[in-house]
Amino acid sequence: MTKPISPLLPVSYSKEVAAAKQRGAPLVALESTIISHGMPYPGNIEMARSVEAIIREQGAVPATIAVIHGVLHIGLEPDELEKLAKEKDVMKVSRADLAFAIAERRTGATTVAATMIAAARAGIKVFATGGIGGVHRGAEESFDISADLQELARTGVIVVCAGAKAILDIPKTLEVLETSGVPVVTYESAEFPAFWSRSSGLRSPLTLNSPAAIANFQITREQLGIEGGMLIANPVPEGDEIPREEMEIYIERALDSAERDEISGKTVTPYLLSTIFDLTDGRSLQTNIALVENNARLAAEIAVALDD
Ligand code: PSU
Ligand code: MN
Repeated sequence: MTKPISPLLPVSYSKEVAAAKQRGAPLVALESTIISHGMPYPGNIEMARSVEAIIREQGAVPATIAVIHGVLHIGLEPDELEKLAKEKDVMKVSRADLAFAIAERRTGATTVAATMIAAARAGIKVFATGGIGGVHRGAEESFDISADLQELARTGVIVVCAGAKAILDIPKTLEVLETSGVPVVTYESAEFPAFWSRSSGLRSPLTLNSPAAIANFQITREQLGIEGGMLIANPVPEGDEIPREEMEIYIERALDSAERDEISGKTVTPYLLSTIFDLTDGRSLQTNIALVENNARLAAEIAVALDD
C-alpha cells in the first residue's frame, strides 16, 4: 500500500476536497501540467473549470493537484486555479522533482506521474487526464520514455485518458505497459485510441463496457494483492475527433520542427502540443478539451462505482 502523506509535509486541501474526505465522498484527481504546459491561456482555464464542473455533475468531487510556493495542493480554490493558469514561471514536475518543488518552495504543475503519487497518498483512487506520456518516436536513440509509464506500474490509481498522445510511438508504449504489468483497458471499443483520433490501428489489450466493470476489475486486482495502477483509454467522441490520417501530417511536421529546434527532455511534449495547435489553427485544442471533458465524466462514474 502507498504510504499516506506525512503530517510534516506542507499540504493544503481545498475546502471542497477536505469536506469530501470527511464524508467519504468519491474524489477524482486532475493534473496541472495540462494547464500550465499543455494548453495556452485562456483555453487552459476554460478546460480546467469545465472539467471540474463535469465531475461535480456526476456526484464526485474534483481535486486538481499542483505545488504552489512549496505547498502541495490537493484541490485548488477557484482563484488559485485562475492564477496557476495565467502564471508563466511554473515548473513541470514529475516523480523526479515533485519533492524538489516542495523543498525549494517553488510552484510546479504536476504531470501524470506526479499527480498519481499525490493522489494515492491523499487516498484518491481515480484520476482523469488527456493523454499519458509514453515512449517517444526515436526512443531507441533518445531514450525518451515518460516517467508516467513506470508510475502506472507502481502506484495504485486508475488513470482515465484518451490513449497515448499520437506524437508518441504507440506500439512501443503499449509494449512497455505490458512488460510493466499495467492493464490497458479501452472503454467500449476493441481498438486503442490515439488521443485526437479514435483510431490507432492497434487492438486494445483489454476492453470493458461499464464504469462498474472497471471498478470491479481494480478491486479484484487489489484483492489479489497486485500493486500498481491501470490505464483506461476512453476514445474521443466522434464529433470532436481529428481523423488519424490528417493528424499524422501535422505530427510529422511538428516532429521535424522539434528536430530542427533541437528540442529534448521535458520540453518535448509541450513543444509538440503547441506546434500542433499552430498547425491546426487551434482545432487540436478544441479536440483536446473535448477529450479531457469526456475523460472527466468517465472518471467520475468510476469513482462513484468504486464507492458502491
Ligand atoms: N494530457 C494532455 N496534455 C498534456 C498532458 C497530458 O492532454 O500536456 C501532460 C501530462 O502531464 C503528461 C505529460 O504527464 O503531458 C507527459 O510529459 P512527458 O512526455 O514529458 O512525460
Ligand atoms: Mn520525456
